Amino acid sequence: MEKTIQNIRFLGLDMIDGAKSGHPGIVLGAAPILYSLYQYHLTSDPKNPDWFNRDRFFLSAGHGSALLYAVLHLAGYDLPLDELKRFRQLGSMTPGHPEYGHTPGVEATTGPLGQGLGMAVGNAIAECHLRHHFNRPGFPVIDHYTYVLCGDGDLQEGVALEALSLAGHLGLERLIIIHDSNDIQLDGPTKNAVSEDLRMKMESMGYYYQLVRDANNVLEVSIAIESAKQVNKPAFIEIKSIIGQGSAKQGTSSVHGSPLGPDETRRLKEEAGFETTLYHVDNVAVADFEKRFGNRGKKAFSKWNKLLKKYHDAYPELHAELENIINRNCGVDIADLYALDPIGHKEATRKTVGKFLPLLSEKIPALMGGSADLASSTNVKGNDGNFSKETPLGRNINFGVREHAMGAIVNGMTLHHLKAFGSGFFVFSDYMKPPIRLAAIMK
Ligand SMILES: Cc1ncc(C[n+]2csc(CCOP(=O)(O)OP(=O)(O)O)c2C)c(N)n1
Ligand SMILES: [Mg+2]
Repeated sequence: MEKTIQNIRFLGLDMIDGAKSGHPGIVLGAAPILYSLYQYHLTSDPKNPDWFNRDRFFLSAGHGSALLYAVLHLAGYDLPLDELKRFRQLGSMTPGHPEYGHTPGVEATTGPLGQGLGMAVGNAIAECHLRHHFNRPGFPVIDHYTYVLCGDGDLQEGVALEALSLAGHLGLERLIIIHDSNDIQLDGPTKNAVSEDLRMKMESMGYYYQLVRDANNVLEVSIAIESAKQVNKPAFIEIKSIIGQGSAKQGTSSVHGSPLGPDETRRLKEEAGFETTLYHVDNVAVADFEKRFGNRGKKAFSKWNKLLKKYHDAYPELHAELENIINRNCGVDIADLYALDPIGHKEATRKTVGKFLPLLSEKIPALMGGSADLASSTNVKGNDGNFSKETPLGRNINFGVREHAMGAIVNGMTLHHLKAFGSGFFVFSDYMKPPIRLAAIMK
């Protein structure tokens, strides 16, 4: 285990030194957290990264890309070592911040802080709705978890507060937020900018809050994740870590975003008794990941496929519906709908939308969304009543006046193959610009 964590850290440092840019602080501080998550909990098959019922992991602290790429490589994803050597180079599979559709195992494009949290909430909403819609006794075809790693900066963003507040209100279970709490951000200690009581804040929003005092205690991190999985509300795990742990500038903002340089990296490797060759991948680390993460994912994937075959026989119609969602096939030819209402009339568009949306919703089970407290004006409402903890089959989301999170949540639902929508007045779309930009660049 120790060797594997070292390997994650040193691959990350080598990548950052090679690119002469990147963020070593989170690599050194949070490596054991990701180790614990991937090895003991995250269930996903690296050989089938698009498996629909995989657990999702969102790296909201997108500046930790080198950490994620190192883990993905060691965990057996199709991310060759040569691509790690091309970190931050044009055209490589390892851009400076993770990009969806570009690197296997990357679930969303992140980097603008806070967006990953919002998308994870959308993802968990989609999972919850689909779980209740599709599962039948003995057929848990949808039952995965949504994990997020966020930093101090993520939590300072307005979009995070909006999204976390809504997720708490909805009582979303199977959403597990892991906070790399190192009390340091880019410009200095977090205490220069924030002084709220995080436990009280999270608990008041409806979260199951836990504190882990040392990120290096992999077992304790794992136990916290395990108990987070058991509760029927969203979970928040604050994990104390030391930014840039082991480096000369550990515990300071200087190590947040400046490469250590080859000399210091070499020194750290020597101190740890680790092979000093650049980009060294230890067989022990590969075997370690294979034994736990790899095997667990492979077995779960094959078990799920068998389950799906039986589901096909027991519930052919639901199965066909699920297949449509998996294949992002909306199951409707939009051209057929034109016949219902010829183009060219003078009706206000919101009136037309209000007429069409229910019709479309009947035909497209994946259509789900709502408004930022403006449904009464825009006529944009999801079918089947409100989505809530008690009524998870409802397809109308009351986003509240939270436009920014609405954009991020719609992105997260879309990443889970729903045809998600949100509405408000056009002028307020300014509040949604960052998620709209991300939606545009996610392939
Ligand atoms: C919206 C947004 N604003 C600013 C940044 C630039 N930025 C990247 S990381 C960071 C500091 C984040 O601090 P923290 O989350 O605590 O990360 P750590 O320093 O602990 O790695 C900042 C300001 C960003 N990526 N996104
Ligand atoms: Mg921090």
